[in-house]
Amino acid sequence: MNHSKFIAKMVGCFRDGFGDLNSSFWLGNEKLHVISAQRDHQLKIDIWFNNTNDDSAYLHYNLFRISSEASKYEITLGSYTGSFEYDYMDYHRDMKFSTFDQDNDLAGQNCAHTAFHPGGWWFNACHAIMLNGIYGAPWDTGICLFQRNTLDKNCSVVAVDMKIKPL
Ligand SMILES: [Ca+2]
Repeated sequence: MNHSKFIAKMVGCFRDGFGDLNSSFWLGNEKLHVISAQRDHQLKIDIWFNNTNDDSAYLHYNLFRISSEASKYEITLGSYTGSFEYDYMDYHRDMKFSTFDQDNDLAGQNCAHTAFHPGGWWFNACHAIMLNGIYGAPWDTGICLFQRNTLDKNCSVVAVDMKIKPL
């Protein structure tokens, strides 16, 4: 797995997609927009860890939609069910997609700055879950889950995958 592929990608790369299906892959925000605009889709995020008793977990949303490029690929999510009591994507609901060359987040700085959280994401100010970080890296540059109420961090993610399916 080579998550460095996600680092310092400009907004156009995340728009058009990159990588390959066997390692690191981003379908592309434009395709996500077109697909999710045609009919309603659900989202499932699978996560694998290396230091917990339960070595995998999932988050499921009964609606997933990505807006157009003009509205910065804003994410819409339905209700959450999943392995965690804490809904990690809740903090990212209705956020626009930011990259290091396009700051669309709610923070004073650019959350997707290459020296900070170096990958594109639906940042708020900045995140509770960030799946496009550097594999094996610590906070802040890693692939981490961050419970914003308890400040509990888990950066032991070894693999993730985000899948959508028509409802
Ligand atoms: Ca900002």
